[in-house]
Amino acid sequence: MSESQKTAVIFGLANKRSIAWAIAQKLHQAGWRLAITYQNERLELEAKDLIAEMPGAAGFMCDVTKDDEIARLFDQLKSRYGVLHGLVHSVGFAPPEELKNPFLNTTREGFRIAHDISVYSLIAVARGAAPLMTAGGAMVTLTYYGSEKVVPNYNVMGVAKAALEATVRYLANDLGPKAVRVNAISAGPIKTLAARGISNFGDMLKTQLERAPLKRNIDAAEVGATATFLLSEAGSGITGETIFVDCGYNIMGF
Ligand code: NAD
Ligand code: 0WE
Repeated sequence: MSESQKTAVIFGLANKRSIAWAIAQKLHQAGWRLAITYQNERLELEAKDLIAEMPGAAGFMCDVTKDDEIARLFDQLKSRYGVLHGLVHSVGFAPPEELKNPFLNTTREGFRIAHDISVYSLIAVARGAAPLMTAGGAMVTLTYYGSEKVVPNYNVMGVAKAALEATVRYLANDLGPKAVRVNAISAGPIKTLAARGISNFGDMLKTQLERAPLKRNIDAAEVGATATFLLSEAGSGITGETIFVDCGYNIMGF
């Protein structure tokens, strides 16, 4: 089937800097029809303005911590599109104090929220989408190197991303027999809303570009291009994998 007949749902659009938006643009250019979701009314105005710029794209509200909102979304997608071929999960959150205080002080509630929003939500949306992926399909989520190595202040998000990468492997095993693939992209740091307010983020970008083999930072559009590849036929043999899109930073030992 050509990409022009395929439909994908994208979770995690906040604004034009969102990785979700960069992925949406690349998928749109490749001919995908898109359903794009945003978290709440607060983000609706900005999200709807962006979605309106993209012919054929439709916007839906969905808070991924709410089972009823996820169920309602997939009901809407089923009646509107019938079949889904792609899913992009670009959602993550930890309470701000968890990214400032020592990791040792991680609270039970901060841990719960980080894992609910950043990890469990992938399981929940994968379960919602799987029955609609009757022609096979692919899912992509976003992770970060802080899952493998200690990145100061990333804290409970690093633990959540490690769980997310393991979740990708278990989902890949469950959904493989239905010809549905599940992969993660481990992106290098990008200045998005989720990166704003993180102290020394500018210094991190500079150190990253100095040490990375490509001697530059990653652009969100490159993450979008890799997501498009993973959702396309070109990715047909890849599942359960975490692919780095980080200008090679992760390969360096020193
Ligand atoms: P972003 O703030 O634009 O996107 C995060 C999204 O998560 C937002 O749209 C937000 O509304 C959504 N979200 C949070 N709680 C939600 C909920 N309860 N229900 C629904 N949506 C919810 O920032 P981003 O950098 O584009 O982040 C997207 C993903 O990429 C995240 O998983 C992040 O961890 C990951 N990532 C980011 C970077 C980076 O440097 N920016 C690097 C690697 C991975
Ligand atoms: O995954 C992320 C961002 C995750 C994130 C960011 C925030 C900031 C606002 C999750 N929750 C929140 N909660 C907030 O209140 N990245 C990979 C970007 C990122 O975040 C860091 C990083 C990098 C890189 C935090 C500390 C250190 C490095």
